[in-house]
Amino acid sequence: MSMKPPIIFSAALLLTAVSQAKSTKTFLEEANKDLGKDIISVQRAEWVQNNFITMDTTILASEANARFGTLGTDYALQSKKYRGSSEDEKRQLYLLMGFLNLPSPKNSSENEKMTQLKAELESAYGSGKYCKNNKCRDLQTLENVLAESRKPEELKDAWEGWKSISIPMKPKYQKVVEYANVGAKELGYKHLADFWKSKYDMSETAFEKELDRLWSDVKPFYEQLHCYVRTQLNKKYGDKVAPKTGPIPAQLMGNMWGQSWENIRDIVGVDPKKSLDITSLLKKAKYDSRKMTKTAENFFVSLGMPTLPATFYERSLLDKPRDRDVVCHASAWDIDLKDDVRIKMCIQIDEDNFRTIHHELGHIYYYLAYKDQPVLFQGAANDGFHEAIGDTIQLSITRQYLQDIGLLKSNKAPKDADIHYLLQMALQKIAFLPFGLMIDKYRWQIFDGRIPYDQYNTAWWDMVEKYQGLKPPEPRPQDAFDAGSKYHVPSFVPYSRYFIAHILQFQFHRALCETAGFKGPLHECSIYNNRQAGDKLWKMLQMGASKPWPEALAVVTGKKEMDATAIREYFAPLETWLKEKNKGQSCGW
Ligand code: X8Z
Ligand code: ZN
Repeated sequence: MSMKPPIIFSAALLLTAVSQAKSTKTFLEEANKDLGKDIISVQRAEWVQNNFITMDTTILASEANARFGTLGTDYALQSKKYRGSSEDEKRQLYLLMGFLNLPSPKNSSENEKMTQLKAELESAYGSGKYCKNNKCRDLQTLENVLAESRKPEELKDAWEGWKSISIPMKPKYQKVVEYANVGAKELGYKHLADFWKSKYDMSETAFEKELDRLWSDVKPFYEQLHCYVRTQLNKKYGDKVAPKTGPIPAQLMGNMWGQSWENIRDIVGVDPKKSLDITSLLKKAKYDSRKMTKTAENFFVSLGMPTLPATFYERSLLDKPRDRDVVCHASAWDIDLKDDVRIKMCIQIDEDNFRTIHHELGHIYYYLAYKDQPVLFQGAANDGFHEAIGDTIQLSITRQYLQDIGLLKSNKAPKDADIHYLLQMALQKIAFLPFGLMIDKYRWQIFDGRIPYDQYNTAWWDMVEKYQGLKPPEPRPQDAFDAGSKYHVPSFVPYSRYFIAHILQFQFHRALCETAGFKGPLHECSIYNNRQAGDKLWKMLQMGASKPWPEALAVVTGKKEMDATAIREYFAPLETWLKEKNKGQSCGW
């Protein structure tokens, strides 16, 4: 005969029973309140670290993140006890699980080490300099060399030089991954890779497949562009520097990471008189950083969105300070989850920066649109949406628009203007696609252990070659960690978001142009001043993260799937043109 043990409530059991008794509603209210409060102090600490990189600000940011990481991970763990009775509650519980980028290990000393190393990596990137012959150059200076110089030796030196800053990052990076993997496991994921892939309203494998599907839809076009650009580079530099076949040497692409090729448009054959030479227009009209920002703001306002709060201009950093190190990589901040929005950017007067300001204001207007949502819904439908908004507006920077705002005087498009303009756009938007895809594919394999420490760099270059069709000028040194020379790697910012955004922005553009009643080729459409298009966009932005992303997508496009037909349609005339030009070439690498 068995006897039932007497029921004894231990203190621990009692506590669990009490906390479980809390309703989901109360639990979520507390989570929104606590996280909302703490995130503000994290953002202030990070703002100061990013704007004044010193040992002290790095420590302060890391301490704030350690606290916040513990709080966020704790809430994520607790959320597993709740089911939620409404769609809203279920969604908030889901978002709570994925609230952080780096889940904190429960062990507080591991957590503190993780945030300390991560803050050090970010500061090292922001203050990184390549020094040679008593001359030190920062990223912006080196990037300008890659954009402007046409001397192969100078290009190689600047390209290799910047990569020297990420050599010391490698062991720290590995450590952070190790700790974040512990945090991810404690949350119930296999590793950080699955945690990152879990935030897209579908299974991890479905998400990977989705990206591959989209890539296979655009890859043939990328190969055509790659083929044409390779031929033009060969004509410019000759066989020794730029071979006719195989992967292209990365230092020749006009950009530190080969992620965007618009800086070599002269070599590729874009005629500035036929295309839109926005850099010259800005310089001629004596635009400064503020005027560029105001112009971008004005676009959003023309769609019916609010003007930016005065504090935006008082508190943003628009110009590179001369007296201190800052993280120059452009970013948009939602400091108090209300109206204290800011951007931090070292603006230079050129087209690339003009486009990036629109990108940043896309984030800012998303923040403003969803500011009245609960904290957990204060995010994009998925992170790709956040990255796509400003870029959607960029697509409306057309000849007609530039005339409307008085930057461009003549009103007749020259012959062949379309092809030159589309080629210029493809050097940005199409060239970017494999890069956008590859960074996380690479990191996932580090996180899940498929790429061991001693293969960090060889695996990186295998992927660069496979996806981008690029190669280093010379074999890379043993100790190099070239992925670390890209901002998002030491900062642990996921990157698939940009790949998604590059597909989505064309879907948004096509749908909004239709709403605006535009008839004609997509690259000529601008939604400037169109309230109907603006209302639709604003409606989606206001939803924040409150609904699964397919529902947000449907608000603007009427469809619930991401698809590459819009980007293909936008560039269709160029694709035909490139195929004609590439006839007889053996494309690919
Ligand atoms: O990082 C950015 C923005 C800030 S979210 C400036 N972008 C990616 C990059 O620079 O690598 C925008 C496009 C891709
Ligand atoms: Zn962005």
